[in-house]
Amino acid sequence: MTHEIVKRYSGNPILTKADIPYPVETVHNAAVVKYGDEYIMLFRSHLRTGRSIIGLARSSDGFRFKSDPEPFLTPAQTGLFAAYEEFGVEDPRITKVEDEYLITYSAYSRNGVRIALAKTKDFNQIERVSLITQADYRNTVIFPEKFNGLYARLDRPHSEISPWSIWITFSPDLRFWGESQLVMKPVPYHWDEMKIGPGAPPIKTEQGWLSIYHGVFQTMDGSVYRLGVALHDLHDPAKIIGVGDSWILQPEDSWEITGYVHNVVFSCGAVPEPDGTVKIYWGGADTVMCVGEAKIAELVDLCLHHSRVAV
Ligand code: BMA
Repeated sequence: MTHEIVKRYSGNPILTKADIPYPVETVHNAAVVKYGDEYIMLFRSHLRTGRSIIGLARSSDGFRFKSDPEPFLTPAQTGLFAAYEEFGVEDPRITKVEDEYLITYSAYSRNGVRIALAKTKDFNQIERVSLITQADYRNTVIFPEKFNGLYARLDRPHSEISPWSIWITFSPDLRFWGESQLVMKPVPYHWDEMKIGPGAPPIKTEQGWLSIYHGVFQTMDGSVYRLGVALHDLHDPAKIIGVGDSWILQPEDSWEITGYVHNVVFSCGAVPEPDGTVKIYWGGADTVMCVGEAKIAELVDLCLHHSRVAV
């Protein structure tokens, strides 16, 4: 048997629609962070309208989660955000920067999909800050530290010319963003050849920023979503040091292969632990939430010593 780089938790799936005390059809693509003694999970759920909302679940060990009685974030009803969240809010990511938790999510409307930014200090009061991209962006993760006084994010614009790739963008104040540049493209005839996008917010290691991203391969039976890893330079995150040649996780359990969208593992969050492991969270088949553990050093090693050759 080959060595599993991500060891799946035996109790998967860890959260499903049966665990949610209000009506939802799916529980997937969740962000997770540590907040005091708790792990907080913000998860996406489809409603029967086909549109999504974001719920909150809590855990003391990172494996067993209990949902709050009410949803955490539903489409805004008034103001500027209402016009851009009309079709739903999806795929949240959380980054702690200084004493605030920054939450990015996809805002869908008749005008397309763009990224909204909200913040909270206590996961009780939430304040919408700004719509930080125009249309045709998804998968935006903010770094936990600033670079030369600027916030930085990885994002994924859509393009008709280039395969969808990972870019970096900077901001002095979380409202105005610029100086974008492309940092990583899919590799032709590779597991991520169709498109890639940031997954979990980057994790700081001694060797660089570890980014867990998703990559998609088109088959005769539709597309397959898998997870991979890339390492960005510690001081210049626009520079990629290496990208693991092999995926770290692919759909294998029955609830990853079959569901609302089959053959999907999709991550929006990972929690590094003091013992050098990382809990990686992923949605299975856009239907349920799962978790697994990996050793951070092994993921970094994959980027440094088993790196793909970009073309
Ligand atoms: C992407 C997004 C994700 C989803 C994935 C697989 O385009 O919509 O939210 O998990 O497709 O359906």
